[in-house]
Amino acid sequence: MKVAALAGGVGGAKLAAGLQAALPPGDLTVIVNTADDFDLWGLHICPDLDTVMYTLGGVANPETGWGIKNESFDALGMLTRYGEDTWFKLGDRDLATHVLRSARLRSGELLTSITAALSNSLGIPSYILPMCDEPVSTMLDTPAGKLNFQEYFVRRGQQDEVRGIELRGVEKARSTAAVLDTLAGAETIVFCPSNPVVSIGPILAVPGMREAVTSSPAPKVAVSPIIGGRALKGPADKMLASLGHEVSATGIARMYEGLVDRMVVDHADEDERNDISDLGMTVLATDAVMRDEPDRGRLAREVLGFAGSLAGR
Ligand code: FO1
Repeated sequence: MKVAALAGGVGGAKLAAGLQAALPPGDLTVIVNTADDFDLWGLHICPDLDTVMYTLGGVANPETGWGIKNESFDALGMLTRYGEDTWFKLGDRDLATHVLRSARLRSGELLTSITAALSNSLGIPSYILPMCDEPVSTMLDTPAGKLNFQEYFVRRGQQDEVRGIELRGVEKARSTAAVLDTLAGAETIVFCPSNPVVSIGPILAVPGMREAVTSSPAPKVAVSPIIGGRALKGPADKMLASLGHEVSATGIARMYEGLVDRMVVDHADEDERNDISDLGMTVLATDAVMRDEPDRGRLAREVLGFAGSLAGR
């Protein structure tokens, strides 16, 4: 049963790991946001791709959800001694990923092919695809000026009010053949519980992506990242509010109207069932919080069952 999942940061990676556990090897392809990528010390860093890759590879740091477990930070310590501002915590093992990816990008290889090679080396039984091969940067309009995503998220600790979003470079990006083939062949498309504006939004903004999703006859299921009016992790709730969206499961459903036909919400949002149904979506209310690995697998199986993808298995 071929499943395509759209994902951004930590929440998206967790559900992707559950889907991987629930499906036969090779049946899951995760299409990942790359608009929060940035360059540091000559290295090209792809936080969302790496978060998904480390999580599916079983090497992610369980405390943070990003980075590698049992990591050391000696290189970062040395950079600090050299007087560098080490606000972005790059671990020693994690650095190897960025060094290799950057070298291969400089030699002309595409991010899609580099990501496939890295995931393969980690023994990952799923496919991980960047949303596109061209650079796209999420730039946020804030009272402190225009900030790139990592400046906003990590350096300034998500304190600034987000008044607008620019996806710099997206008009020059193209949906890759790998992404288009995946969506065309998918028997289920899952929108992971990632931030709809800065994680799923950039993926859908890549020219050709929306059309590829809407033209697929597969069931399309979104899992709400908002539970009881709050984001479980990250600034999605604050960001949605300051951008004028309703901070609720219904608000998420409205953002995906015309794209998905099924919504998974938490029991806490059960009373929104009718509002979401009015948007033409079928609703599954369940425990949508992923506290541990069994939770990820359970939620993934419920999502697949809801989409009809577990029929006969
Ligand atoms: N997030 C942080 O909050 N602080 C960090 O220092 C940090 C370092 C980091 C290094 C590598 C990596 O792949 C991810 C890292 N993240 C860090 C997470 C990342 O910035 C965010 O999770 C995503 O961009 C949000 O989707």
